[in-house]
Amino acid sequence: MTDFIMSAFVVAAMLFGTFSAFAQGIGGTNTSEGPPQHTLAPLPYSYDALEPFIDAQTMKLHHSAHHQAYVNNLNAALAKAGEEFQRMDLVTLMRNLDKLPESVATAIRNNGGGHYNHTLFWTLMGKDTAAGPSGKLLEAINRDFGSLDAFKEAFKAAALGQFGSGWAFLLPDKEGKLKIKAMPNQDNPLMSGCAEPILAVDVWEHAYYLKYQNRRGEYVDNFWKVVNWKEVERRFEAHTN
Ligand code: MN3
Repeated sequence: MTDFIMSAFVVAAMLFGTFSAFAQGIGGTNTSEGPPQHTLAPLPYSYDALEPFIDAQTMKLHHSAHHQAYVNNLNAALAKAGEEFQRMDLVTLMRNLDKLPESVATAIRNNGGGHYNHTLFWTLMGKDTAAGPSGKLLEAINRDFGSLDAFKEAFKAAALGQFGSGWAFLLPDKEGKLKIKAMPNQDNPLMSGCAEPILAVDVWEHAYYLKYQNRRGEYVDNFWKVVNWKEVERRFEAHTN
């Protein structure tokens, strides 16, 4: 009797296994045909590329732990928001936060903002970069701030003036004039209907605390040594074309 029951279990388990495999075969298409997921791109350089100005340990944690968490939390919140929002590219999503269901709006603002801001931030830095801006961008900086040094001072003041966690951004306004904007948390200019930023600095403590502790100003001074001005210029020229 016991053997019979055991055999029945074995057969039932085999049948269930076959059924499961079959069901997975059909259901498996969900993965490829389902709504797209946001993913974390690799850094465009090694974790130690920005040494000694931004240390490898900070870069590794910042990218592989902090940024990855924003991506994971964004996907989880979007799954609850619905397919309409899951199918939006990140820029469109940032511009449509007011349409989100209230239950997930804050999570998507914070984590979507975190994903956008960090994705941008990584491209704005690099190794062996130009010492400063040139061409049309330099002309615009001189026109709107008086000089490159005056711009750097104003940008640093905005970064230092952001109380607590946040970002300082440089972006063109509706007339094409360059403006500096400091924003809290993971907010960005897209959320208030402004243009995409062309330069950004992360002033959350996780961006600098291991090396600089409370010395945010020294971190911002050294940020200039790793700015990828060619990318800033490319972004600026994309606005003017
Ligand atoms: Mn950060």
